[in-house]
Amino acid sequence: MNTTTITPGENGLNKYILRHPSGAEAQIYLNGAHITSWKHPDFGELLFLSRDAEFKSGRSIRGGVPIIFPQFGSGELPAHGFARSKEWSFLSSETTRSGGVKAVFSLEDSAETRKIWPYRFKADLEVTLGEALETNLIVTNKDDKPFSFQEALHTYFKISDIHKVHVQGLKGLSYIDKLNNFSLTPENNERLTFNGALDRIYLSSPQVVELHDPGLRRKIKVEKENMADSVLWNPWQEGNQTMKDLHANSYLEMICIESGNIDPKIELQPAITHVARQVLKVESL
Ligand code: TA6
Repeated sequence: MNTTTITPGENGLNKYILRHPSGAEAQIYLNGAHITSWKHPDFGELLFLSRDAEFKSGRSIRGGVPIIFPQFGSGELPAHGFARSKEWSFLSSETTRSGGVKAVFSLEDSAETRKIWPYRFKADLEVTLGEALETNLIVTNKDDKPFSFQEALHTYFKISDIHKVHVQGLKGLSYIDKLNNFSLTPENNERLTFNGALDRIYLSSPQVVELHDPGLRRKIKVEKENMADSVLWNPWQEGNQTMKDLHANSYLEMICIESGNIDPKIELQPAITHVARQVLKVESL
């Protein structure tokens, strides 16, 4: 079974095509170990990828699933850390016992990363494709001292129309509202609908958050393990206009639901490994 093939992608960047006998397919660029496409045989493409995305080595790709590590958002490191703009190596591919197809990618520290983040580490991304899309982000402390980090799978979902979708599962939580002075705000809505820019970090969110898209007659379940938080983001028109790699009015056809560990950070002792797991499932609405 042809599960993994290497092929030049956009601008000649190396990408892996992961194929499952069901007809499901995922595409992963070595640049950032960046999943840019997840096609389901019944529901089609589930991830949003900007038509103006820059496919340049050392730059993050707009859309898909950017890997955020070791920092979320702005701070001492480049925004969202460096993992999403580094060249990862392809380690292996296999068929799993449950019949999925899996590819593993890896990033280790380098003189360049140690200059800005003085720790030895190994990060693996395991991508398993079957009926669902499972991504495990596995971080090992290879240093002789502890370090702490943030991480997220910054997933861009393709939607019919931002005005027609809703997210559910976050009622009763508090979120950090990055558009309102990072104020801690209670979430009182079970059905979250959207009519403007949002940039929210929901702390200690439930294991499952759902995206309902009546326009595409589908529901996506975002399941996470060992990832405490969920981020919801849409730049809306004003933010869209500031991003040259986000095609005009693309905000209408995307929403980011991001699983991660943002606050608190993950503290990792030497030789210890942390496994963060996300499973994306799609069903008919
Ligand atoms: O996850 C939401 C967010 O932190 C927003 O604040 C916005 O900056 C978005 O990520 C995209 O960030 P990027 O660096 O990819 O443009």
